[in-house]
Amino acid sequence: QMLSQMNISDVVAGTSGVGQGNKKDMGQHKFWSTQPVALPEQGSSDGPIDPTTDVTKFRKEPYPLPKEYEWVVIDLSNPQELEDVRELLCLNYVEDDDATLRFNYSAEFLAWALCPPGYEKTWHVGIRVASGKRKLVAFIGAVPMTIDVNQRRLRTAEVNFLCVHKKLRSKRLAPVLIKEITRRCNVLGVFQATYTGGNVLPGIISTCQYFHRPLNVPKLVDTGFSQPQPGMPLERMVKMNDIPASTPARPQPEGFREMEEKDVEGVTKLLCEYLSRFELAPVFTEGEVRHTFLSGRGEGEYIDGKAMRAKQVVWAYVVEDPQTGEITDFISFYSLPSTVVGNEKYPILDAAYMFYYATDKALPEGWRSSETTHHPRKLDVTTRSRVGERLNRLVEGILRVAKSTQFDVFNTLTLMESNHFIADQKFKPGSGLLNYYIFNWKLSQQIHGGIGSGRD
Ligand code: MYA
Repeated sequence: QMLSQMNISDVVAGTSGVGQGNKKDMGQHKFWSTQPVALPEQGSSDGPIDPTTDVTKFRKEPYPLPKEYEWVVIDLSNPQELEDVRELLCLNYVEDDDATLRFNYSAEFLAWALCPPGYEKTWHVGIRVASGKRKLVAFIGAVPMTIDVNQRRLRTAEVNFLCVHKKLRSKRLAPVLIKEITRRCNVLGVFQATYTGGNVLPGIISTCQYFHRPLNVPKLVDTGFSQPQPGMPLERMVKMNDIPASTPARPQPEGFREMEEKDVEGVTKLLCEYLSRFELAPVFTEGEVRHTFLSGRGEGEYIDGKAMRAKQVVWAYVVEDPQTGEITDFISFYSLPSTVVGNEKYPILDAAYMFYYATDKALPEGWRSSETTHHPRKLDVTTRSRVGERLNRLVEGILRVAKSTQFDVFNTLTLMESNHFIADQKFKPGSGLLNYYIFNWKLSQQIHGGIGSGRD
């Protein structure tokens, strides 16, 4: 969600001077102070802020727009409309603080992210200029997502890709887009939403920090993504950031291989079970696992990694137990390049983002069968260290994949027990934070980490 830069000399979490940006009081938020969002409130119980569920109570007509603009539903199966969204985002979407990096989503990425099983076409909302070439000047998208939060299951809309053309900023178009997507969710009986963002808005339920694992040090330095430590020669930095080969002392997990269609059932079971130990996590169906981890994959052979990678969105690997054939581990990442604004030598930074992972290899015998899922559980110290060891081997494996497919950097967040591997795998703290929000849901306590966050 958020771009973040790192300083290679910072090796300890929390030393990079991360801040929360300009924090305003709720009263100063002309729009957000009218919306059902609230800080977690100790002692209260979890539940909706606005309990209305009678769909006839919600407005049936779209909100009015200034007369030069009109609402459109974007048909993402139409290549030209998909391209309009891609171009709007490529030129106007999220930038880092000094506007040198800007997310550069591929058309394949957008179609993959916005069209999961059961998606609602009417939740792909655009604003076009009403005349002439009918240029697309704003967008907001949402997809259905079921989440478990503090043992409550919610059908939500996951809202993303809110974007207003640079020339139309500060004209209060964003609140209209948000109200319109809310209306379109409400009329279909969806009353809660999840979203994330780098900026601080009312109702944060959790904040995670970005960490970065350098893969292509010279390029990261050249593009200004990494600041080298004064006096440290480049070759030394390159050496320090080598990805260790699989050795007898650090073996790749036996049976580590790319995920295939036949693994869908095993991965769904493993992932749901793993995620159930966290306070906030999505719930995946087999159809969603198939879409999320297999459909964003490029076709054909790897020629030199690079050629293929241009079109591939997601990489997913499993560990199959050679004895039982069971899927015991899973790890994935997605590709999200950024434009390096004004850099002719390196116009694109190829970033891999850690996605979902899961392991049960480290769990004691009987743990899986004896407990019901969707009930957060605390792991004992010995199990935790076994989980940590296992996650480290998995992350090493996936870093080798990302390096061999020529990504420049591998990003991760402080969630899903990533504390086990962040330091060991040489991730460095970035300047970016990612805030998590749930719309129209009051929590009795702060969530520790974001989606799929650690309880312990
Ligand atoms: S996060 C990514 C957001 N996109 C970008 O950062 C791209 C670059 N920036 C832009 O395109 C514009 O600056 C945007 C604002 C569009 C962000 N989320 O129109 P304005 C509030 C929510 O004059 P502009 C993502 O996609 C701001 O505090 N609100 O401003 C998740 C102020 O309100 P208040 C935001 O700069 C999106 C008002 O907008 C954000 O021209 C989740 C100013 O409006 C933001 N990121 O446009 C959306 N930024 O006065 C919420 C600013 O009160 C979904 N604002 O402070 C909620 C759930 C809806 C569904 C519910 C279903 C039940």
